Amino acid sequence: MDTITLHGWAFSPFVRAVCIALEEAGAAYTLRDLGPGDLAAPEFRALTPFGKIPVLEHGTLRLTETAAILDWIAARHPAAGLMPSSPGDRARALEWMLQAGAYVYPTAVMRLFFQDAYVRANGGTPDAVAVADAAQATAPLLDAMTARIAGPHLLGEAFTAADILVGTMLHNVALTPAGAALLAERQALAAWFARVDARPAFRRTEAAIPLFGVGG
Ligand SMILES: N[C@@H](CCC(=O)N[C@@H](CS)C(=O)NCC(=O)O)C(=O)O
Repeated sequence: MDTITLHGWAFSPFVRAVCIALEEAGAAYTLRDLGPGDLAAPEFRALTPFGKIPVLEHGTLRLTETAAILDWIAARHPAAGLMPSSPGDRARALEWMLQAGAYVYPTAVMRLFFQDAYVRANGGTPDAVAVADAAQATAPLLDAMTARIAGPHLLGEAFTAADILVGTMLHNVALTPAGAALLAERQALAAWFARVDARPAFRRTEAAIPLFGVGG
């Protein structure tokens, strides 16, 4: 049987979401650890011209885009129940995942997490104005998510791939002082996050903030 190789760094919320889905499904995989400097290398660009992680390889199959990868894992391991079987709920799971990547990541991760946690971890001084701006822009995103939580998990009773990708994004938010405060003000979102973040697959895949440096 072909093994699964995942290219990326473990802290990335996208890469970690794939690791969690594979762990939830009980699928073996190897993480080929990269750093930002590797993404411009011709060998990596041969895998994905867009130069983003994760990239998953399985035999002749090569996949990028986290939502597509999670959908593939769910289809290969139906017993794990990672994607709902009803067309409406499956589309809703994809909707959550695509919104997490398109709206939550650029603001809550690339702005808030970056300034308020990554810069600090890398020995820099967060720009207080940038942190405040990012927190202000993140708040309505958290409100939008809070309003749509449909049960103990995002879609209702069942834990799905949507919980995985939104959960890894919110993990980054929760690592920041400003993000942790925003989360604490939204009880339903905080309770949902605590529930998914406690799952063994989330615990097993938690990684330290990478020390890739700030600026150059
Ligand atoms: N749409 C992609 C986004 C992946 C993405 O943005 N990955 C980040 C890491 S968290 C990345 O590759 N960053 C490196 C860069 O942009 O140079 C997905 O869903 O997989």
